[in-house]
Amino acid sequence: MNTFSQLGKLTALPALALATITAATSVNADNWRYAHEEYEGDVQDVYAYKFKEYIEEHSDHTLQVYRFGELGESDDIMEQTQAGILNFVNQSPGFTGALIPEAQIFFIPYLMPTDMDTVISFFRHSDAINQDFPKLYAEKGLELLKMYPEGEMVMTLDEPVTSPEQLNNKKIRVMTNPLLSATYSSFGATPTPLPWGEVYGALQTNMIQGQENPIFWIESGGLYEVSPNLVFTGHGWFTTAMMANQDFYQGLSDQDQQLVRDAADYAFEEIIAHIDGLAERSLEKITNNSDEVTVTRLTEGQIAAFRQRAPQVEEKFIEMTGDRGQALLTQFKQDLQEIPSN
Ligand code: 6CS
Repeated sequence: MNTFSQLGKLTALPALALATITAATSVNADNWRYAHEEYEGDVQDVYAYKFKEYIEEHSDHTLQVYRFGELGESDDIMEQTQAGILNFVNQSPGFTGALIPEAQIFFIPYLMPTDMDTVISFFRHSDAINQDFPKLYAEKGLELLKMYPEGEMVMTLDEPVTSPEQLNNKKIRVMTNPLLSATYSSFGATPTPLPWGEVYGALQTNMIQGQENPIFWIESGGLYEVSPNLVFTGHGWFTTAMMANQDFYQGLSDQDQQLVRDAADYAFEEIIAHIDGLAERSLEKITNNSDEVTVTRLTEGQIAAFRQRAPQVEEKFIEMTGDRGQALLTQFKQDLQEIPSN
C-alpha cells in the first residue's frame, strides 16, 4: 500500500466514525411541531418557547413553534394535531366544546374564584384538572399535558355597562362553544360565536358590540381601540390546554415521554411567574395609549345580578354533558372547596 492510500485509509476512519455518530444522533433527534393560538410574546407563546427551551436544553430534539395564523385558526391546528401533522397543540377549551363538551365547564360563570393565587393553586391540585380531563382528552386521541390559566375574563363594550339589562340587544362575541353562548344569553346579551380572526373587524364595523378576554389579550390584540369600555364582572378565567397527539406521545421512549412531561411542568411554572402582575401592566399600557378607555369594576351588588343567572348555565352544562358532566362538576366543586393555600 502506498503512502497515499495509507493516508486515505487513516483519514477515512474518522470520517466514517463521524458519519456513524451523525447518523446515530439524527436517528434520535427529531424536529417536533407545536402550534398555538396567540401572537409573539403572548401567554401561549411564552409557554411554547419555555417548553421548547427545556426540550432543546435537555435533549437533541428541536421544536418548531407556529403562532396564530401561520397554520390557520384554532380549529385548524387541532385538526392537524389529531391527524398527526402537528405533534403538540395549545387549544383553549373555548374552542374545544364541540370535540369535548365537558371542557365547557370553564364557562359556567362564577364557578372559578377571582383571586389569582387561589386559581393557580386550583390548577396545581385539582383532580378534575389533573386526573379527569386527561381521560376525556385521551378519548379524542390527545395526550393532555397541561391546563393553565391565562388571566381573568373582562368584557369590552361599546359603552360602560353595570347590569344585565344594559346588555340587552348587544351582540357579544364569544368563542365557539355553545355553553359560552348560554352564559351570555343568561346575561341578557345576544351571543355571537366567532373565530378569533374575525373579532377585531366585527367590532370595528359594529357588527358586534362587545367581547370578553383577559386584559393582556385586549392590549396585545388592540381590542380596546375598537371596544374601549372595559367591564370587570369577575365571572371567570381564561383557561387553556396544551396537549400532544396521543399516537405520537405513546410512540416516544420512556425517557422522551418524561422529557415532554418535565418540559410541560417547567413551562407551567414559568407561566405562573409570567402572568403575575401581567393584567395590571397591560391595563396600564391600555390607559396610557388611549383617552377613550373607561374601566368599570362592578360592585358586589352589581355582580349579584349577573351571578344569580349562573345556575341556569350550570343546568345547561348538565343537559349538554349528562352524567359525565355532572360527575366532573361535582369533582370540580369539591376541588375548589379543598384548595390548599399555595
Ligand atoms: O378570544 C380568543 O379567541 C383568543 N383569546 C385568547 C386569550 N387566546 C387565544 C384565543 O383565540
